[in-house]
Amino acid sequence: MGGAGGERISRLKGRVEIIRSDYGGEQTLAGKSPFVVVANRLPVDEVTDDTPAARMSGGRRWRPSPGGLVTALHPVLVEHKGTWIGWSGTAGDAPEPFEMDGITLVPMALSDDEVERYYEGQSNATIWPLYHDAVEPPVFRRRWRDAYREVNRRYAEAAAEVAAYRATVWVQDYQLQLVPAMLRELRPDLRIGFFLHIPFPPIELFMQLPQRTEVLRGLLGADLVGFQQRLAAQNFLRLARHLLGTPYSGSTLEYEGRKVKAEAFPISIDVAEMQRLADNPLVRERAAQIRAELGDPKTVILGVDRLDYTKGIEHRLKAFRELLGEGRLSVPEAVMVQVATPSRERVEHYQALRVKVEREVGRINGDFGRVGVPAVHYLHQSYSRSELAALYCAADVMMVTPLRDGMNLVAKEYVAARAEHGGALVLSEFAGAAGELRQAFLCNPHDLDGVKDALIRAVNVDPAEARRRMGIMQRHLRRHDVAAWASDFLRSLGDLDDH
Ligand code: GDG
Repeated sequence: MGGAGGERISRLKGRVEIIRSDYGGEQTLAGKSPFVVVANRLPVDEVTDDTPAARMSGGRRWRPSPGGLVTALHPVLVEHKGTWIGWSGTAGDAPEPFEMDGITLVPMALSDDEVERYYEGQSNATIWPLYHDAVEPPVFRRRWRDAYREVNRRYAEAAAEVAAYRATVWVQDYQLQLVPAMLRELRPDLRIGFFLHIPFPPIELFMQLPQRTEVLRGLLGADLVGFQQRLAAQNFLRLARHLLGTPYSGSTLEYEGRKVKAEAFPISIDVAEMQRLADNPLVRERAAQIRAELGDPKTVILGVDRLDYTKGIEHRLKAFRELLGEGRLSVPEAVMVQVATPSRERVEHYQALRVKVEREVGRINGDFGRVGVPAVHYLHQSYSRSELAALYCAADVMMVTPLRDGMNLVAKEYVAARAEHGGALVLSEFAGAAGELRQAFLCNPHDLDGVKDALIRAVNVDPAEARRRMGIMQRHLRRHDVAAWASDFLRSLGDLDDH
């Protein structure tokens, strides 16, 4: 990485900057960074620490928040003295840059107003629903758009500030689509990659966006724009031709005298980590305990999602209710556990969804539960990785039924956790993961009868057949883990010959 800029980078390394850390001490950080990740969030959470020692050092402490992205990028970041730019998750002033686990973290400040307009508004009430097939109507507000532009500009400026000459900058996701072009304008020497974690919509939908040309030009500032699926990359190439008349051939288009590549890089998980967790005797023990606490049912059906209207939680509950009503499933032989992790709770769509899901859970339990034996165990909480792994190990059937999903890592985590134990995955055709996990019980979540049939087939699958299917999917995941995803993307970005 950094390519021909290596000479310049080593010269820059001689220039040492002093940056005050949040611990109140002083750290020396070597010059500028040859590899920079720009994402809405930093890969850390702030922990409230009110001890005297913490108060003396400014009181801000951090805990890594391990996610797939940071796991995949950590080795690359450490090797290349990388920097990660992102929001700390708390509105107000940003702490000074600091180091954690060999990575420099540069916190961005977002005011309360910006959290509301840029993050909850433009990102999560306009772009998120629009890019997910408008399964909820996107809301368009001019003042949200302005805040989005302003925040994107600040992220771009921060990246321009920390990146070494000819560095590689990798911008992540839908909150920062204007950053590539803004950054290129500030720093034409950089190699810029962008990866979109969510779907990219077909032209007809994208055209609703009042900011459509600006967003498209924003993305075209990158050298490589990565998507979860080939279809999304094609939507993007077609859109550029439609809106700007930009010709393309294969996966490359010509834009303002540069080449821009649009390709698919299906993201994955840290498969080895999930397998290690699932093999851990304590996790196994916890899985057995969960089954016992559920009353040792014949079939445990599991859903794990952020409480989001794209995830098809209501559709899955309804399918379960109808199957109980028809006697094709019954309590206590079958129970469902639905983890719905709290998410974006200040956004209106999400508040409405919570009401609908909880009403449905109440209805099912009212109709089919017994004293001490609910039909659905609904958990609006967050869990540790090991508790999630225990739930995956405890579940005979996993239901992943999004109406639209860029990839869906939960589906991949379930497969990775099942080892030789079989189990069945019911998976929506509209999750990116369906492109790879072909041995799942695929269904169209809009077709309720189809979902019910897929669930019944999964519940009744012959154990040997279940193990066969799971084995094929596991082998696929072992070859395509998140490290492979990151290196494929960075190799493709590094291979660009016009740089
Ligand atoms: C976006 C795209 C794409 C969930 N609850 C808990 C918890 N989780 C973890 C899961 C999984 C992750 O969160 C969720 O990932 P998904 O892929 O399922 O969905 P999104 O959050 O919508 O992610 C998606 C992804 O980006 C990556 O590109 O696949 O399509 O929408 O890892 O395990 N983790 C913990 N406690 C919980 O309660 N620790």
